[in-house]
Amino acid sequence: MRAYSTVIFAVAILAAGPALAQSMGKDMKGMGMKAPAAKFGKGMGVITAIDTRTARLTIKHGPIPAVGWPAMTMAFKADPPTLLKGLKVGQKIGFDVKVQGTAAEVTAVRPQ
Ligand SMILES: [Cu+2]
Repeated sequence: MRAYSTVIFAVAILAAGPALAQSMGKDMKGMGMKAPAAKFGKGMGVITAIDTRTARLTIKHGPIPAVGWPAMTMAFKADPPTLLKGLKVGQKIGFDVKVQGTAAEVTAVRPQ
């Protein structure tokens, strides 16, 4: 009789396991959506477009391991927008980037 109830107990734990893991996974995802951690990195690249109206610049940049990026061409928001002052398409720059979720901002520009 005792052995039998031990088996039932073990089966109950096994059955509850996946549900428990699933609810923990949901909580983790919820946390990620609320406040994704910001990542910071430094990149090198060439400016391919500047839009002062929307405060955006497009950079063909090399890999930035600190934020997990391969080389690519992409648009960034300039924060502050005054970073764009004096920059030109075709210019080579070093830059600081802040990545939060899917948003990427250039926070500093260093003409090379
Ligand atoms: Cu990129």
